[in-house]
Amino acid sequence: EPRVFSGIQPTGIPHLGNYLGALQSWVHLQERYHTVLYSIVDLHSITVPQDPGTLRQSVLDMAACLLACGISPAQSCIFQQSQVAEHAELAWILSCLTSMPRLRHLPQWKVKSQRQNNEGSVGLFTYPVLQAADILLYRATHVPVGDDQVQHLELTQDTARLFNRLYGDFFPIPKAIMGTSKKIRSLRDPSSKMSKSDPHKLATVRLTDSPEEIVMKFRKAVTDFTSEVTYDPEGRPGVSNLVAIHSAVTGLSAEEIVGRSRGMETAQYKLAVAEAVIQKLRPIREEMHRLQKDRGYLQGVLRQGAQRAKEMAAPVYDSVCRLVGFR
Ligand code: AQP
Repeated sequence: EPRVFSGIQPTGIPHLGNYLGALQSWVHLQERYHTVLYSIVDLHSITVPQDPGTLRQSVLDMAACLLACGISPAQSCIFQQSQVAEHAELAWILSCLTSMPRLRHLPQWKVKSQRQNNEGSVGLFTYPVLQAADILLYRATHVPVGDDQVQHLELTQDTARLFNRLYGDFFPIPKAIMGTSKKIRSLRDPSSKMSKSDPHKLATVRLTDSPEEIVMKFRKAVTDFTSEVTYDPEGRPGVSNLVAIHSAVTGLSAEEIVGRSRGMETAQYKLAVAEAVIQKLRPIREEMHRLQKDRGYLQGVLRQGAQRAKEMAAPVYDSVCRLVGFR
């Protein structure tokens, strides 16, 4: 039976990259698959320091956001990772199957440990192992991920293969489902991806940004000295990122967009992209504001989600314990 699993960290309000790379396809997948789990992965979020009060609020904000994007608790299991203890338990077992060199070259470790003067935590280093546990705990077959997560999913696949070889064929090898858009880049630095935790305020367009904030961020987006609109991600990453965003929110191809923008200066084009983004995000933002006021409802959704997730996770973890020799 096919099962979909994916996760998102409660590290702040999600941004356009999260939406276009992941959340948008999450909504479609719940129509196509019977069993779909979406986890708010708070265990992952503490791999870098988090303030407890902010974290508590961010979990509810993320729940509101998933619902506002169109994820339905009737079709999908929405839950908080730390409420299902088996995630951490399975991660331990899998970490004993994973070598240190295998983890050292993964992108998240490199980027985030650098931000901490190369003194990242052990948890940050083993983050991809916990991710493997998240997926395998439900014996998931399909994992929707953004472009930036492909190498982490490959680790999950390798770990599942190794487990199966050592202990018998148990885990399905999960397949990636890629989002509708490529990696969305920071508006301030097109060489890095758009990220919730980017310290630069203008780098990231959040799903709750007001139209005025969105216009300002696009107006200040870093491009280059050519004023023409072209799509050339290698040579002109800044303006190509704008075209990619524009294409993802309108459904037009990059070629169509470049064709329609002929004769436009980049300054003018930035406003056109901002307008398209504002239109796309308006209903999500409105729904999000409505839901954020109803904490009781959000907590109820998470409580029920955790219960269902636990029911699925417990028998899988139990089988793993038998296979490993714990029982
Ligand atoms: N820039 C991006 N473009 C496309 N997809 C992206 N995703 C993240 N950034 C981009 C996808 O969003 C999903 C959830 O990501 P996450 O919250 O688990 O963690 P992340 O990948 O580390 O995202 P952020 O926004 O950069 O968060 P922080 O700053 O907390 O680390 C994933 O499927 C991811 O591919």
